[in-house]
This record gives sequence, structure tokens and C-alpha cells, in this order.
Amino acid sequence: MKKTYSFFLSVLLLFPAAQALADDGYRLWLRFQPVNDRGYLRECERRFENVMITGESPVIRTAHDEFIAGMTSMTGMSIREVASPEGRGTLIAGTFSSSPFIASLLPDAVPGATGEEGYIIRSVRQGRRNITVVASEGERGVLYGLFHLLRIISTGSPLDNLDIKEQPATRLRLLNHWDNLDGSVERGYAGNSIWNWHLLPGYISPRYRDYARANASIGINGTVITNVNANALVLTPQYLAKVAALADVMRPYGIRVYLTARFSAPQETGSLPTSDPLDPAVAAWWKAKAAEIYSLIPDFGGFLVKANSEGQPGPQNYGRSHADGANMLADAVAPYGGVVMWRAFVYDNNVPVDRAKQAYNEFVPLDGKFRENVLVQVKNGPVDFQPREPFHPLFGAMPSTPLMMEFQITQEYLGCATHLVYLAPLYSEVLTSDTYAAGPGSEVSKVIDGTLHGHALTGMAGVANIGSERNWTGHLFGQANWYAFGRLAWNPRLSPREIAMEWIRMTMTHDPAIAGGISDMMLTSREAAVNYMTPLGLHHIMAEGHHWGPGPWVDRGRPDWTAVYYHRADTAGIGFDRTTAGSNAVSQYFPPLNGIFNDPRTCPENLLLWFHHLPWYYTMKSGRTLWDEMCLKYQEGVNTAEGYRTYWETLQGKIDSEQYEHVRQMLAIQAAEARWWKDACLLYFQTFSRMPFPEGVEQPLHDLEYYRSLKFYFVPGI
Ligand code: GCW
Repeated sequence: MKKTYSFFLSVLLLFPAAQALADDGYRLWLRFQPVNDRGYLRECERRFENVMITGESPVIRTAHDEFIAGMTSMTGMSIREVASPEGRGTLIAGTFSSSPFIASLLPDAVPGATGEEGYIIRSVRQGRRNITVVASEGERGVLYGLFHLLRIISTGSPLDNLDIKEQPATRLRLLNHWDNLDGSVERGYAGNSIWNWHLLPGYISPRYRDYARANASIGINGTVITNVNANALVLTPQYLAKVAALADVMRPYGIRVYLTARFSAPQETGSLPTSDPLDPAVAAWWKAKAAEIYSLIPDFGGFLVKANSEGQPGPQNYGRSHADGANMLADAVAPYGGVVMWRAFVYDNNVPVDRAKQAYNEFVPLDGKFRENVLVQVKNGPVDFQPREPFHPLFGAMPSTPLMMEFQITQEYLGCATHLVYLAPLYSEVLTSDTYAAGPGSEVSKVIDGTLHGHALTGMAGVANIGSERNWTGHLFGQANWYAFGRLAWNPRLSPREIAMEWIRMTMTHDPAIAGGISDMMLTSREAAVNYMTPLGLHHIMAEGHHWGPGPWVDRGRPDWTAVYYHRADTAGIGFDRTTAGSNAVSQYFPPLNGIFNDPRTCPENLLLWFHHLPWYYTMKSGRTLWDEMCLKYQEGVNTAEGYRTYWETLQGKIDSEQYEHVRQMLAIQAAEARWWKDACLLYFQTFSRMPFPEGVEQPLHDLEYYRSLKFYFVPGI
């Protein structure tokens, strides 16, 4: 092992200016740049010149190797492996059971103190010796603890008197890949799928391991590697061998692999005449399939299912309920400890009066009817990953069922991977929303972490934005969304600013002024996107099919896939009336929220047109008319995007040149597209409002016909 580190050292010595080399983004937030601050470096040397990591298992081995590699890269020191504390300082890590010595260093740690995944990091003084101990009841806890320590160092945070105790809020912290077996990625904007199905299982790309490292470093412990619009082929022996090879790479990083289950698989690949979940032959087929999977992948996580939605088959095809379908699959994986994540994102074959009400209507009556190993996976809002939606009314409304959060990391409705939109504020806004399900203080995060209704099975999923592009996410700042998702799944109460600062310091710079400037940009970016796309509660007015760019005029096809269905603009006004006088979607929320949303005077203005159809001259809190306010919001969004461009140009020469240039070009595209959104939407809505643009709103660059005539071919992601 020593050899590897001295190689590292000589690389550092040969290229002392390694920092100035262009950064292509591949290393994500695990760059582990050399520590520049001499005092801090000495501090690291004093504490970590010796390491003692106890235990022998693939996960502990990973934890050991990651820590040594990260530390060596940051400090350049040659770290000594010791069997007991030595010299000035020693890092000691392991599970409590692996070493009585570790247990003796933390006498206050009672059984259950950390759980399998939590950990304690503590500075302990023994005479003149500095000991830093990282301990857990489980080996994954040790891995996460050591990654935490690396994060402390790579963000340059204080190292003395550490006393940290962490435990994840949710049990399943998963990425959902909408990756297809042909290598394409539904709603993916960062190249092709990272899974090379053709070459698997023979060829194991180094990327798989780097993917696992990145995820483990932020506490992600599972990955659903296939699209929810599922292909039954992945359940055939040929593909299961490939899945098993991926699971082998993930396992040492504490990551389990899950698959999407196509409900009609028994017919498609098993030649049964039906896939009726109540047919004993169908249940037997799934049981045998589960046995086959677990024989290849003993720690297989389970199934994620999209059923009876957007053309996917499901139990309703046989007159059965979602619970019948989920329970049949749950019984198949239960003997092995597997779970079923059943999605609540359902589209009926009949167009509903209000699309936003459907999941609630279908699922609330099923509360309490699911097996113990079923979670219902609910998107953050009732429509579909819009720039802003109210939280999904199912949260809090199914007390007897574990509800899992589904966020979208990939930017389907947020400018694809060309816009800088930092999503932690969106995630956090939803997680901290009060559902009032059990009175005030019933935040969505408490539904998700199981504390509100007493569930131990809990989880959060993020639809991945990862692809084959060198920098993984297309836009460099897309990495921050992957990072933020992991951090919030671990701890939903972290602040978006805190997460942004960590990411910036690990990815770009420690300079406080620059880090502050970049984080300001990140923190305002979600609201900016809302403003230039869908202000004041507007939603789903993106272009048809690919959802890239504005399409408020889209009126063809299935009504609840059109824009006009959602904005309902006419000469009288604009917005979707979901009040008690309209679709009554407000009634799906608990009091007092139902009342608050129902009245335009109390409804938050950022959701006004989600719940109300209001006249163009309606008076807003600012005293302006609705029309003027909307125009100014669009303009504000454009101005903010322009401001990012100007700010970024001040960073030339101050951050890595490749990062700088990549983001500079992306921000220029974003500013132009923000203007396109504003111009197209305002010209279109003006045909109804028939009112002029207020002062301060720039004239559109083209006329409405121009924007309507724009057609784009081969937009990625479909
Ligand atoms: O938002 C829609 C997307 C579909 C996606 C679906 C879903 C995977 O446009 O591409 O399908 O949501 O979440 O199932």
C-alpha cells in the first residue's frame, strides 16, 4: 500500500501547481485538493500522521482506502498504519464491536447510540497525544464517518474538539435512474446512461466505482438502476448477470441495487397468459423471480414500480388495486428483506377534472392496506416536478403507510442541464412545509422520517441527473444538486446555504468572498427560474414533449398534458380554480391550509395561480394589478439571470479556468433562454389580458408568431 502513497506524493511534487490545472469536473466534490494553509496542514499532521482502522470487511476496507487516499491527496504526508495510538496523533476508526479499545474511548456510547449507519466523531486527548475517533455500530457508519472527516478537512473546517454525532433521518436514501437498456436516459441531459449494458458483466468501467464513492460520500445507500418506464428484459437471466456485476461494485460502498419491475413481466418474459396479481401462478412467478435474483444478489434492495400511469401496465388492468399489486410483489421479496416502492404518480386513462387531485383520490382509500415492506413513493408536488408546486397533499394523509419522498434532480422542467438552478431551496421548501396533519408542526420532513406516524421504514429518492458526460451532470452546478439531495436525505433540516458552502469549498474555492458570491447565486437561482418560467403559481406551460423552453400555447393532445389545461388563461383572467368553488383540490389539504389556500387574500402569492383563477386587474399585495405583477416577475427573472453572467465574469482568473469557462458559456445560454421564456409567455398571455407591459419590462425581441413557430429536433431526454 505504501507504494501507492509515495506515487501520489511524487505526482504532487512533480506538479506543484496541480491546482492550477484545468478541472474537467470528473472528481466531483471529491477533489481533495492540497491544503494550502500551513497552520491547518500542521494541524492535520499532528492529528492524522497515524491511523488505526480496525475490522476486516469489504466496507471497512473501502473506508480505510478512501480515508488514506483522501488524506494523502490533501496533505501529501505519508500516513503510518499503527496497531495502537502513536506519535503526536492517531486517527482511530472502526465499529464498537471490532475493538474494545474504541469502545473504551467512548464510554458514554450506549447500545443503539449510532445504529448501523450513524457515527460518532470525537477528539480525545491521551496525555500529549491527539486521538480522533470515528466509531459506529455498523461498518457503513464507519465509512460515512470517515467521509465526514474528509469533508471537514476538505472544507477547511476546525479540527479541534470534534464532538459529532450523526444519524441519517431516513433509512433508504436512493437515486432513481431513468436509464433504459438501450443506453438512453429518459429526461437525462448529461449524455448516455453510465451503465454499459452491452459490455456488462465482462467489462467493469472504473466509472461504476467512482459513482459508488461519490454516493457513499454523501450517505446514499441505494440505487435503482433502471427506468420506471420499465423493460421486463432486465429481469431475464442475461440481464440479471449484468445487474449482479454492478451490485458487486456497489456493495463495498454500502450501496444496494434495486430494479424497476414491469408489472406485465410474467407475460412478457415468462409466457404466462396473465399478470393478474391475484392469480396464484403470477404470484408464484414473482416468488421464483425473487429467489433467482437473491441467489445472484444476496443484498438486492427490492423493486420500484410505476403502475397504471402513462401507459404502464398495472393491477388495475385486471380490476385490482394498487395495494393488490404492491402486496403481491412485497410478498415475493419479503423473505429476503426486500422492499417495494410503489409510486403514487398515477395518470388515469380518463382525463380527470383536475389532474392534481388524482394520486390523493386513488391512494388515500388504500391507507393501511399495504404490506409492511411497502413504501408509497410520492413526488414532492401533486402535478409533476414543476419549478414550484405546493407540497403533495398525500404527505400526512396516509398515516398507516410509510410515504417515501421522490424529488427530481435531473432538470426536466428547469431548463434541462443548461440552467444553473440550485435545487436545495426547492427540496428544503417542501421538506419544511407544515402539513398540519397532526396539528401545527407536522412538517413534511416528519412524515418522511417516520416520526409523525411512527414508521421505521422510511426513505427519500432523487431522480438522477447523472450521465456519461465527463463531468457527470452536464452542467457543473448540476453536481451541487446531486450533492444536496444526498445531504438532505441524510438530514432534511440542513440549510441550503450550508450545503452550498460545503459543495463550493470542496469543488471550487475556499476564498470566503468568492464562495459567498457563488452561494448567493446558487441560493437565488431557483426563484429566478420560477420567475422567468412560471411565476405566481403558474405551472406546466413548458413546450410539448421535451419540456424544454416555453409552450404556454400548447393545446393539442391529451388535455392534462397541455399547457392551456393548467393556466386556463382567457380574457377574464388566468389560473386554475382549485378552490371549493372550482375543482376543490384545496380540500385535500388539512385545516387551516385548505382555508388559507382557498382564499386569494391568504393564499401565498407564489402559489396564487395554482389555486385561483383571477382577473387580470386583480390587486396584488404590492398594489399592482396581477398582469403588471406577472410581467415584472418575468422581467425580474431575466434580470437575475443576466446578473449571474455579469457576476461570473468577475471570477475570471480567480477560479479554475475550465470551470470558469464552462459555467460562463452556460450562463450566457441561460440568460438568453430566460429572455425567451419571458418574451414568449408575456406575448402569449397578452393576447388575453390585452394590457400593455408596465414600465421596467423590456420589449420582446420577436413577435409571438416567431416564438410559436420555433421547433426543436432531438432535444435530449425523450
Ligand atoms: O414527468 C413525467 C416525465 C416522464 C416520467 C414521468 C414519471 C419516467 O415527463 O418522462 O417518466 O413523469 O415520473 O413517471
